Amino acid sequence: MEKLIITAAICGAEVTKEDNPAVPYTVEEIQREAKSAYDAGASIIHLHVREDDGTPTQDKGRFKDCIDAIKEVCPDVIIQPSTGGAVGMTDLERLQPTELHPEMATLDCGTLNFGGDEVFTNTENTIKNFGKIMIERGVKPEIEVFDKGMVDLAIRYHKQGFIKAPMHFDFVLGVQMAASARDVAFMVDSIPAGSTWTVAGVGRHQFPMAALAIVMGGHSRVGFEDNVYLEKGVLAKSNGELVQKVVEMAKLLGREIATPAEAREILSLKPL
Ligand code: KMH
Ligand code: ZN
Repeated sequence: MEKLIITAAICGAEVTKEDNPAVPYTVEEIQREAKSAYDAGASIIHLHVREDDGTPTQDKGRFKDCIDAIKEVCPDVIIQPSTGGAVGMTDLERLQPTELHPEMATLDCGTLNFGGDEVFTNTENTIKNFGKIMIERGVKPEIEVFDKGMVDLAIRYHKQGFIKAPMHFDFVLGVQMAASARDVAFMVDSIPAGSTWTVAGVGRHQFPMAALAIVMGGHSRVGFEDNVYLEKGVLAKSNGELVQKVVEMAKLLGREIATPAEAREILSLKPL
């Protein structure tokens, strides 16, 4: 089995310091959390950024400051900015970090309910446009799929030239779709041969989904964006603690952890 790529989603747009005081807002805090995850074994940092007061932003300058700060302390880590941003942002706002030509960025492949009255909108034209721009800017998409219909749409858009193969999927489970072994198996069975996949279990699903990814040959995303607890009732002190737990699980189950260079090879990214 190939080595395990761990992605750390260190910040997100929705989680706050009220949920966990270690959630990073400032450039320095984002740098600290990225380093804790990298030191523990993460090879990809999935990045959202905030203003100092915690307000989510897709500002290109803020992304640049955070990426530069992360690169200072984790020089070879793969940085994957979000183009999802926060609910309600415009497409132009959301696309800003791709102007920095990161190695990867997320491409959300459908619209979904996002709690309460919130709807995370990704129209067909948005998805096609984001896909086209990512190809032009040399950015590999991590295809965020919250249900199986989004996988089918990504395959359709691949055939139409909006997404290049080999495709890399992130199954975000426990939001719209449930998070069980059957759900993961169904998603894995639905993606084209030669694709890679990771799974992000939201909330209490984070570590059970990581366990499944470890044994099924997928990859794992953990971090404060999806879950702030190390175990029931115990807040994680850092993203590094969440990554460390997956590293320990992988060790117990006999799966080695990918370095950033190995992750680049697995994901068909250019070497540094
Ligand atoms: N914050 C969500 C509205 C992504 O990063 O691409 C979107 C999100 C997905 O987090
Ligand atoms: Zn995100």
